[in-house]
Amino acid sequence: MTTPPPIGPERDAIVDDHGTDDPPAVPRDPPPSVYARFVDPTTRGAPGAVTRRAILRGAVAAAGLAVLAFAGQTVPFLKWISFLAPRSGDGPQGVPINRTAAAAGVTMAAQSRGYTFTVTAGGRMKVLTLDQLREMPQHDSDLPIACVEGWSAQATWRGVRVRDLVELVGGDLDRDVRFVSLERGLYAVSVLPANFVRNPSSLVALELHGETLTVDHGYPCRLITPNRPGVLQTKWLARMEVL
Ligand SMILES: Nc1nc2c(c(=O)[nH]1)N[C@H]1C(S)=C(S)[C@@H](COP(=O)(O)O)O[C@H]1N2
Ligand SMILES: [Mo]
Repeated sequence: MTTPPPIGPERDAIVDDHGTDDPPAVPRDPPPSVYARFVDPTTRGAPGAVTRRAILRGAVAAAGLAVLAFAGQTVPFLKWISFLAPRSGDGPQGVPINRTAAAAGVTMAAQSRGYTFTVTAGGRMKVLTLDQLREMPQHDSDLPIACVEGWSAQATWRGVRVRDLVELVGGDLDRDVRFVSLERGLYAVSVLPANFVRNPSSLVALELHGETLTVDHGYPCRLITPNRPGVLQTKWLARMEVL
């Protein structure tokens, strides 16, 4: 076993420090309410408690959207809704963009030179610069983004294993981990169950298809894990907290 390198200043207080002087990001374009059941544990039919009824409702809604989306591609009157059409291959780096950095209000914070990524476990904390993240062992994962809005795209990601980051801060691999975006609001957080944390494919990704992530895909880094809806693949990460 290798000992985690002593990188990042250790602090004993947890501070909400995004490492920038930018004004707080204000989401200007919230995702549709179809996401609420995935990200808000108080929502009826949240993940882990997805009811048959919710699945059925989702399927009916998705079918309805699909009809409108495809119609929007051909019927000029419905053109306005064709943003729902399949976008595979359309976005930068060959992967569609669900929500841009500008729409999320994070363009400044994500590109700030003072950016840091914070990892906490109990009272312990490591604050990593982007260079320090790049110096950790890098791994590839071939994993799709599967959006509940009805598209998915296969991609090759490269970055740091989530479990390596947990171990770096002396965290317990039997704990869930919360990921928090630079973005504020409901869609800024996802909790990764411990079994996904241990999965070697789960990454804090820095690259997509061999290139640095574009800001719309989550630069400086984003979560990417197998078998989870796209909405939980949190972009523009500020920190992760071993719970
Ligand atoms: N911080 C943050 N992360 C986010 C989102 C968001 O709105 N804010 N959208 C999610 C959704 S719904 C999807 S499908 C994926 C899409 O990732 P992409 O835009 O890189 O394709 O990002 C997810 N990560
Ligand atoms: Mo999505």
